[in-house]
Amino acid sequence: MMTIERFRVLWDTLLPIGRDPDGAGWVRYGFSPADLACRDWFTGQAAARGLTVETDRNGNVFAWWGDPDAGDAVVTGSHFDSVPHGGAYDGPLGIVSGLLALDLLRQRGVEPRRPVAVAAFAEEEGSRFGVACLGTRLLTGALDPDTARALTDSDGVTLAEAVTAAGHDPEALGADPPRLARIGTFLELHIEQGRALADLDAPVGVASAIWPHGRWRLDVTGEGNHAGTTRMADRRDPMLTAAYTVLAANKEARLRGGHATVGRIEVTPNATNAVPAAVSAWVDARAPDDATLQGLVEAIRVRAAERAGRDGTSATMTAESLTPVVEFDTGLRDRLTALLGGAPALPTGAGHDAGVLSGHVPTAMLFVRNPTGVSHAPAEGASDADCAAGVTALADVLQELACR
Ligand code: HGY
Ligand code: MN
Ligand code: MN
Repeated sequence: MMTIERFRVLWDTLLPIGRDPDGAGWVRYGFSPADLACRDWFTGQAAARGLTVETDRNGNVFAWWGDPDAGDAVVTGSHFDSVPHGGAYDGPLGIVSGLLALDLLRQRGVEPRRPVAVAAFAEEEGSRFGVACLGTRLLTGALDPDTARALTDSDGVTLAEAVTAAGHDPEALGADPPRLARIGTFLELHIEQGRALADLDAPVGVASAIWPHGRWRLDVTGEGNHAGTTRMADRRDPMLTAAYTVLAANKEARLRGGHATVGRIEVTPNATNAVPAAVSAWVDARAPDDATLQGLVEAIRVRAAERAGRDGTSATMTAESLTPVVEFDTGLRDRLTALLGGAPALPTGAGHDAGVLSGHVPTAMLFVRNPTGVSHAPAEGASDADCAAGVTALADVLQELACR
């Protein structure tokens, strides 16, 4: 059993990194100083355990127990990076739990028959460069490296410049079949981003599926003008079109049992006393199945165009990333639920590196109970007892997968 104390001791060594000094959550953007500090922490913890650390061509870090080239490795892990002012658990819990699970296996005297690794994947949230699961999409060839190199953050820094500053070669970014081939099974432990386990009164669950989801950029162009002298009838105000589209997205999602969110908006020139010239807004849309998601996005696109016609503006919606539905390996899922004493299997609306990898290797996810269900916000959290239970469950599964 993993003790609550041992979880808390290790957890507290990572917690201060990237924490907002005003207490507004954590800010750990991919390849930022906070992210690099997390990587240093990880490297130190891995070295203290005698694990061999390597960083792949895409900035994903692997800490190996055993020879990675022996093949058929059992890999666990997640990501360090966060959304702006996010919670402490989304991502890091999977990495801390992986290190502690290896501690538990060694304490049990387990001798794995195949390599085991804990991984920290790069820029899963896409908070800095706009593409979610950047590290695993590059690793698996799902993202074109030239496109990736040119991605820019809000300061105009390209991914190529950011990885260079982090000591990596941007020209090396790209698919890495030999490294992917090393992975026999991937297993991600993650805090649940919802309340299903709380409602089921279960500390640990097993993922069954990930909803299809994606991000669309809405660009609305109008006519910048004076807020005080421009008659209302003469305006071509893109903010009206954008605001209407936000409300329409919410309604269309509710009508379809999907989710649609606009959490980010940029206004040009962004002045209090000027009718905007242009407004960009990002739509995060998700639904239980691919067809429903497609219908939802199309409905939003149509409503935006209709409103633009009334406002005298022009509106376009451009897909920035799209992840089809992920059905996790059913054999692996059932093996885990049985091993974990009938732990519940549940879908999630949250994207994960496991979702990207599941198209290439047998993949599973474990969820740890989140009492409030809140995520992507400072209040995100799990009890130490449930986190310790998650580590024990992860160790049990790793032992099953690595020793059988
Ligand atoms: O956005 C997501 O679903 C994930 O947390 N990156
Ligand atoms: Mn997240
Ligand atoms: Mn995550």
